Amino acid sequence: MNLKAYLRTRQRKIDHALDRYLPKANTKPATLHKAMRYSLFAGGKRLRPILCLAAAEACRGNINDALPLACALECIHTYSLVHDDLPSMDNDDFRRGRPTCHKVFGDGIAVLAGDALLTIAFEIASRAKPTPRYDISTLLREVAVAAGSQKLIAGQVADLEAEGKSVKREQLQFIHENKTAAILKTSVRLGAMSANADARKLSAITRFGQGLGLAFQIIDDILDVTQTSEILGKSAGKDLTAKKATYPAVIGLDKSRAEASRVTRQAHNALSTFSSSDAEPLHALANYLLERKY
Ligand code: GRG
Repeated sequence: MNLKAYLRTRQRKIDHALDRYLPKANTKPATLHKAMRYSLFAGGKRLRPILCLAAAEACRGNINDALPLACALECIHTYSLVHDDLPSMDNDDFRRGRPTCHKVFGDGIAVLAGDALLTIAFEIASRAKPTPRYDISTLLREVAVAAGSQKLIAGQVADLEAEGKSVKREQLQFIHENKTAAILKTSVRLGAMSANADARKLSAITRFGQGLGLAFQIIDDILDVTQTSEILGKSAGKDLTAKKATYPAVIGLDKSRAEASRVTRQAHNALSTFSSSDAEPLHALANYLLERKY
């Protein structure tokens, strides 16, 4: 398949839907809506929504049914980036190749833009069509748990608390599984649920998401030490300066590369219950992520 064209088409579809779901930039309070749109339309890869649609495809669903869930995930992801960049958290000046939300709109508006992106995610997700196996409260709970205090936020807390300390590999895995992999895993699960996937398919998709999510963060850790800020669109080498818990810091670069390949292989293997044509986009996306590892 032509992955480049596939990504471009999907990104356009998602951007178009997000534009429809978000209040216009001049809607009151205009500063807030401008800030939300500034961060949401800053050129993110749309990986989570693309994975959500690809999982729906793998389960032979209609991708339009997965679209509200896919867009909700992108809003949650963007909120987490806006808050993570704040001076009281990671204190970053650049994100997605441009100044961070708080650099442009100030800390107060950036906090509120993050809050509003998180909240609107649930409004958007509530537009999803329930299926015989998954009612709307099941879908909303899936979103809430992944973004909540025992997953995404738990990972962020553990990440903050690990700064400057020497961490064990299990603790590092906890951070990565919650801070990064939980939302990626939920992205593919929600896609499958929107397609009314049976238990066997949902479990396969979940294992795929788990492997892919972990691989994604290990690769992100590697890129932070091997790439320039220009290529990354954010400040490179920050993990090292901030004494962050990362795979290269804990097990070294070579072992990190081997681990990224190993968990990506696990992700591919999890898809064996699907026909190769149904799962082709998911396989291609997993390969694309691994190829970003230099
Ligand atoms: C504030 C609750 C809270 C959580 C923040 C997102 C996050 C948790 C921290 C940001 C830093 C970081 C290393 C996050 C891990 C996930 C990650 C690699 C995000 C970047 O995702 P991409 O590469 O970004 O998909 P784009 O910009 O393409 O969407």
